[in-house]
This record gives sequence, structure tokens and C-alpha cells, in this order.
Amino acid sequence: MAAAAAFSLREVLDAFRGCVTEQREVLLEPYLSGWRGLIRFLQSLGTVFSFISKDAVAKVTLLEELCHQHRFVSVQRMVQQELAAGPAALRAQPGSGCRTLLRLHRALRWLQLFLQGLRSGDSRTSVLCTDAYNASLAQHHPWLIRKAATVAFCALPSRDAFLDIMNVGPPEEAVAMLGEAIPYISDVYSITQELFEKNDLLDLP
Ligand code: 1Q0
Repeated sequence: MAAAAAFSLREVLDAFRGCVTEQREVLLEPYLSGWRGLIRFLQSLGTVFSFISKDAVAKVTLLEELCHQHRFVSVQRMVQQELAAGPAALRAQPGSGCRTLLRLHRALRWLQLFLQGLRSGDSRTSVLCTDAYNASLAQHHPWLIRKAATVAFCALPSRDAFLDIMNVGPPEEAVAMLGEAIPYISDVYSITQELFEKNDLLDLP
């Protein structure tokens, strides 16, 4: 059996870099491929995290299917098309692209904060991860999920192991690449945030 492809931060960086067009649209294909790369990383951390990776895979797969079916190219087009039938219809649709993307979008904020923490040099990855989670996703999760997530974070590898798994060479290079990746991820995050805010979609059930 072929070994699963190793995680490479370079690929994830390239995907997020390729997301934003000159017109400041967020392209779904590289966005979802960035997430696929991150999920691969999460899967390599062990079964403690599989309840998280399963949810992420389900969301990415659903969005890939919707993109294929409806030819959504960008997040902007998806919002526009899904809103065409009116906001009430969109709110009543549990499998919409918008509500699904919103979940990943909130997780992107977690990622942004977590990577900033990793870059800062703090070696306590589980603390960094918990702080990033509490400042982002946690407010959208019920108690049981918050509890399970916090327990799983205790199983995170050390900062050195993290930098090593990024597969970009020595720690200094990995840190430099984090510095390169964060602005792209932040850009994608803020464009999407503004779009969802403008269309009153930030609390889609
Ligand atoms: C490295 C540690 C990973 C920690 C991930 C932090 C996120 C914790 C999220 C816990 C989610 C629990 C599963 C279920 C959640 C759903 O209830 C929730 C809402 O969905 P719905 O349909 O019920 O309304 N789903 C979500 O909020 C989406 C969560 C997606 C999480 C995707 C996380 C992917 C993480 C990738 C690892 C990136 C590591 C980056 C480090 C790279 C540098 C080496």
C-alpha cells in the first residue's frame, strides 16, 4: 500500500497563496486543497484527533461536491448563488455551502492564532492551541465538544516536533515559512469575514 503523502507546509502555503484573486475573490479550489493538506497533517497526529478530522473531511467533501454540482468557483459566487433564493431559504438549508464554509472559516481563525503562537517561540503547544481555540472556535461549540477538544490538545506534539513535521528543513526555516504563510491565511480569513458580515451570514445555523 502506498504511504500517505507527508504533510508539507509549503503545499498548504502555496494553496492559501493561490486563493485570492486580483479582484479579491477567494477561490474555492485552492481553499479546499489547503484544508485537505491541513487535514492530512491532523490525521498524522493520531486517533485522538480523528473526531476532529472526520468532521473536517465531511465539510470539505460536501463543499467539493457543491462546487462540482453548482460550479461555484469562488466563495463570493457561492454566497451570491445561495442567497439568490433569499436569506430565509438559505437559513433553512442545513447542507448549504455557506453554513459549511462558515465552520471552516471559524477554524481558519483558530489556525491563524495557533500559527502565530507557534511562531512566537512559546514551546507549550497544547497551551497555544487551547488559547487559540478559546479565542475562536470554542464560542461556537457546545460544552461536550469543548471538553473533548481540550483533552485532545493535551496529546499534541512538542513545538520542535511540530516544526519538524512541517517538512521544510531546519526549525529556523520552518519558522520563516510560518511567517510567510500567516499573512496569506489572514488575508483569506478577513476577506471571507467581511463578505459574511456584509451579507449577515456570520450566525448561520
Ligand atoms: C493540531 C491540533 C488540531 C486542533 C484543531 C482545532 C479545532 C478543534 C475543533 C474541534 C471540532 C470537533 C469536531 C466537531 C465539530 C462540529 O460540531 C463543528 C460544528 O459543525 P456543525 O456541522 O455541527 O455545525 N465543526 C467545526 O467547528 C469545524 C471544525 C473543523 C476543524 C478543522 C481542523 C483542521 C486542523 C488541522 C490541523 C492543522 C495543524 C496546523 C499546524 C500546521 C503547522 C505544522
